[in-house]
Amino acid sequence: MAVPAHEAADRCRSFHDVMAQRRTVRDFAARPLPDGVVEWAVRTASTAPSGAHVQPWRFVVVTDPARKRRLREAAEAEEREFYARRASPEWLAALAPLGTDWRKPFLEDAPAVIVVFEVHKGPDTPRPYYTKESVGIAVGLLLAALHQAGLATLTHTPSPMRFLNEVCERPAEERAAYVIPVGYPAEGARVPDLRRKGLEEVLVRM
Ligand code: IYR
Repeated sequence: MAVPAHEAADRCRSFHDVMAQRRTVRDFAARPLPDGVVEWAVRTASTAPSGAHVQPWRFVVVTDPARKRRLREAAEAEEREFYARRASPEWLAALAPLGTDWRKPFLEDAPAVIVVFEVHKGPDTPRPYYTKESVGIAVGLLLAALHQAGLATLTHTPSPMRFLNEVCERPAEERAAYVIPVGYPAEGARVPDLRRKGLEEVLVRM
């Protein structure tokens, strides 16, 4: 892709200005997704670089209401344990400003929930390399693609995630890594008052 050098910084800045508007949303409207958006976003995610080009990812798009309900119920069972017992006091204190708890209505409210699996070595799948890095980059592209289409996302990580194999009917070599509700924000949806680190806090020049 040829970009004249004198336009490069402006292009980067324009992309930054779009991405800087992205916020994690936890309250979704029932409004359906425009046709084709999820498919194009998954194609974009699947352009990510991966170790040895194994492309060790699978994207399960759940829209069926009954399956979303099963997903919610199973996730909430794990999350109840997390908030009541598994999380350390330090972890709970770090989450307090976000206002999260065991309740996960967004898993039913969002019109689509994308469950992202890492694909490990199995009977029909090769050994992947740098699996977490590869899948993480793909998810970053997925979030960016959906955001620039005007859709909101939530990067949700129930723990542990084994229940997702059953809910999504995936084989044992696939391991869920992210649960991403996608949709339009509910009217009046609020987001925490967060600030992002400035360039000088994240960039080291030498
Ligand atoms: N998985 C839990 C807890 C949680 C953990 C982190 I780190 C967050 O940034 C947000 C939530 C939940 O989804 O509530």
